[in-house]
Amino acid sequence: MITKNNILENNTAKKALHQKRFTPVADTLTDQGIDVESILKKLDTFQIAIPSWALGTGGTRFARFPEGGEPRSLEEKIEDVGLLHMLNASSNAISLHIPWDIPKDAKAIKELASSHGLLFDAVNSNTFQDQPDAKVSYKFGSLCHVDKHVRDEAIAHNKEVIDHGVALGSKALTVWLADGSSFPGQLNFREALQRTQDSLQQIYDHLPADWKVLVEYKPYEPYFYSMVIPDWGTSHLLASSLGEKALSLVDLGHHLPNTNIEQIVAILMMQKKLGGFHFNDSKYGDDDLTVASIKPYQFFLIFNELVDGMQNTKNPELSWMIDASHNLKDPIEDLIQAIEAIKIAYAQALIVDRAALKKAQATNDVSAAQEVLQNAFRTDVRALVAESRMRMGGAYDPLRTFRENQIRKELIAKRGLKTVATGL
Ligand code: LRH
Ligand code: MN
Ligand code: MN
Repeated sequence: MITKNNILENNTAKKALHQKRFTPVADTLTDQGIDVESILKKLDTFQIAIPSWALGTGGTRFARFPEGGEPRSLEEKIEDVGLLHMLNASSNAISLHIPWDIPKDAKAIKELASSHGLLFDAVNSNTFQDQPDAKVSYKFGSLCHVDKHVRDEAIAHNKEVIDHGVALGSKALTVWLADGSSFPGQLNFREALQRTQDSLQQIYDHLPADWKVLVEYKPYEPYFYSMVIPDWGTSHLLASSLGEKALSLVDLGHHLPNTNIEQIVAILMMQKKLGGFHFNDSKYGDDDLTVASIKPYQFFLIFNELVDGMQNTKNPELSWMIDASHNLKDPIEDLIQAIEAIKIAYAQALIVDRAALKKAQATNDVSAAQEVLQNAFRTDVRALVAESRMRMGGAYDPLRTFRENQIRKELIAKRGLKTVATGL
């Protein structure tokens, strides 16, 4: 398997090529009055959590075409994230979905992760599937269910997930509820939301002092008429009524077409209620495609609001996570591309001339405002991202390194061709 030394040697070989790309962009930015070093420093420490469910080739509802060499256990998933982190120096945490990935021996799992330089990010509960040994069914909802026994079971599961997280050193629980209805009249909207709020309160009360609960929303799917938490407004309402430790989580795919997600980000940050992100991209719905593969300008505009909010609001620190899954690309290659896309958008948002934008806004100079944003978006910052990555010990070109070292081939040799990772 590839080692840190292999990466460093390869980086040395690429040094001249890198300088040829880095110097012109660094000079151009310096001429624009931008402190390149401070941008690099921000990129250096930027970390994005990897979901344990993204390491296998995802399924569509119709088929799954496993790539081979997929992780067969939580331990192997951790190895894959470790490999990814070695390549990009930007994914130092793993986000577990329970019970897809149950840490049976938390101490050993924590040690294994730490040997790869990894921490545990938010833990995710799952009340959208019935487990084989389930005493009750979530067919008609979980935290919103009309039957108290079912609600209690779902509450207990969430509490258990928190306990697993505590043992691993996580600091947040992410709750996504599939609860909803597919036909008018099926659910009483008001009562379903009230029951959900009461259930969430019990989960909230189980949170350790330094924990957060992130409340995800989604307009439709798996139910097609109503969802109990359909939008950021409902998520914000619940988070506000629960208390300071509850925050909203924005999953980019969980919006109806053409929703202005960047504005949602700005409003939630103004309210100090944005807790985190699930990065992905979509054309039609919750497509879970690679972040920025479809709408890169929108993604940049989102990061523009994030950077503005991080500089000018008291919003708590954000949890950055990927939530993508599809059945065409090698999952590790896909995650390499995702991390790169996120860092590019972040770097572009960091080079926005905020003083000029403020001035344009104050004078209603619409054309100037557009120029400021598009000047940043059209700057090729890839060499900046590579510079920061190499400074942190990552690879000059992670995707190339992954391919040239035939890592998937090695994983197949080690784990077999017919392996299917747990997940979506
Ligand atoms: C729901 C969702 C949510 C789940 C994940 C597997 O669509 O985005 O975050 O936990 O997918
Ligand atoms: Mn999600
Ligand atoms: Mn989703």
